[in-house]
Amino acid sequence: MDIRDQHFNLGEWNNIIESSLSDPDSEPLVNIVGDEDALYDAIYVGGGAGGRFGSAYMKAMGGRPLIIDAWPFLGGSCPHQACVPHHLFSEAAEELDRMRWFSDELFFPKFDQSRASILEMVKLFLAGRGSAHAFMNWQTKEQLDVEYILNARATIIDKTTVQAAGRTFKAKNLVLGMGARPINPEIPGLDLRGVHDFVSLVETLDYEPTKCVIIGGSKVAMEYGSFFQATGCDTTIVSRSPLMRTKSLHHVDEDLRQYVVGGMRKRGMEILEGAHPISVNDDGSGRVQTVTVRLATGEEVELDTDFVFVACGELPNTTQAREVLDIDLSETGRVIVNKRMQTNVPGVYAIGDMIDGPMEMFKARKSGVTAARNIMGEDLEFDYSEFPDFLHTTYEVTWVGLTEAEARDEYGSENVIIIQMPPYVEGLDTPNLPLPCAEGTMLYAFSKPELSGYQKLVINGETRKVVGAHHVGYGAKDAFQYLDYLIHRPDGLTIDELGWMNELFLNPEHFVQLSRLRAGNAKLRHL
Ligand code: KPC
Repeated sequence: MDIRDQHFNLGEWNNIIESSLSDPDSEPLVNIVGDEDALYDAIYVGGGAGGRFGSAYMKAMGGRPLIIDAWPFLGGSCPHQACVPHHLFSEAAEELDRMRWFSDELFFPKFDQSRASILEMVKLFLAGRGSAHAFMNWQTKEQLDVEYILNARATIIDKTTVQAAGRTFKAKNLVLGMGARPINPEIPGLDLRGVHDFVSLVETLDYEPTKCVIIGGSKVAMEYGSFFQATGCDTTIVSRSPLMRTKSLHHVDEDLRQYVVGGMRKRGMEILEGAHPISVNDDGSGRVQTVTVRLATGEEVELDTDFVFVACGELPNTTQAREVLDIDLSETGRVIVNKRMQTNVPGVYAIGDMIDGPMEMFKARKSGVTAARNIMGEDLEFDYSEFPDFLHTTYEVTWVGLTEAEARDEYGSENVIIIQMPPYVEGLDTPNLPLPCAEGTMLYAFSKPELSGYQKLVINGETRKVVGAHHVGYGAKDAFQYLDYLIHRPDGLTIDELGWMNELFLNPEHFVQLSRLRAGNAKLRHL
């Protein structure tokens, strides 16, 4: 369908996308100028976050990009199956957690677990996800003026030629952003009914799980597991590594880790670390019934379950990159790129979930933009080896920079100053301390203080520079994206500068006031 001269509103886009998704024979959605000998500056193969932001930036710089995507919408897996449902479910987990702790107290009703349903939340997501899709298509066409072909699989012919929707397109460069899919480990029984990952959870879940075994200890395991548990689905995580000590996470402070993982256990989750899943077993009718696990002790146990959730990471979609373009891959199966997002093949770039590093939005979008700016002649490097990170349990957990242990290694133990809340003082009854009472934890601080979170700031006592910040609570992600910038800029950020900032109310990251309490010391002291 040629949509170049049609200007759909959001409702119309929603209908087009829904009907395209439900009909495998639906037509491609073609939004191109249509000049015969078009030579694009780049074809973005994949219109996820990286493709959309990269092409928008290229267009803004005066270039001519084309996006081709197999889905009938832009934005990729984020609004369809990944980040958006994850955030929806995590927000539900936070609300459910609060309702459970305060059941029949204050103004809270008695908690009715029968109304907390994984399936209902999936349905809520499915009923709403089209609106994000519609907006992405509308904005990219009407506001960003980027050409695209959707609902059409791209076939890469060579490094300047791509076919889609029965036509051939030429470009000076290719940018590969075909995304990734969940990894299925080699464990027998993963084909049984009742086994899901974050994709199939939203696409095919058709019953209410009551008992869950999660295979894997990734962020996804912790985040979805916390949500399942909060709905009342008893959840066990089976992880080879200790939680938050998996290779994909960096700079996880041990005190923060203990607060987070301890909090998951406090809420009833079973967490089996050092454990290996052996097999997923059926009930005789093709549905999952148990999981056999070898515990860290060597003992084998059978865990009863009606729901297995696989959370073992993701692998990029590299078939065409390998087979057609001969692109080099890393040991982990990701496309190897330099800091300009260039692959080993001149004129071919890779971005987003195709490349190493965190599977997070900032990397996806900025890698797409980095490719665009280099293609347009800038000499720009994007180094994502240091980045702030976060995950959700029933809390929002946020961290940036060095852990306390890393700082002690780097600067010498005697030069590291810690400011934390609750303070670590031998014998102090901190479970009764109504601090930290940052944003979102006031009710906890006044009723159940031990649930009110954890905060730690790590400082180089010699230079007075902040080298790490670690936060468990709510609402600190915004603060941390700025803290990340400030502590990593060449000037860094001193305790004195932090303590002189203008805090708003209690300030979610809470470090402003705490820094001010210590900044007057010529020789810094712990707090
Ligand atoms: C609704 C929303 O912002 C999440 S989906 C983002 C996809 S994109 O804007 O292409 O990064």
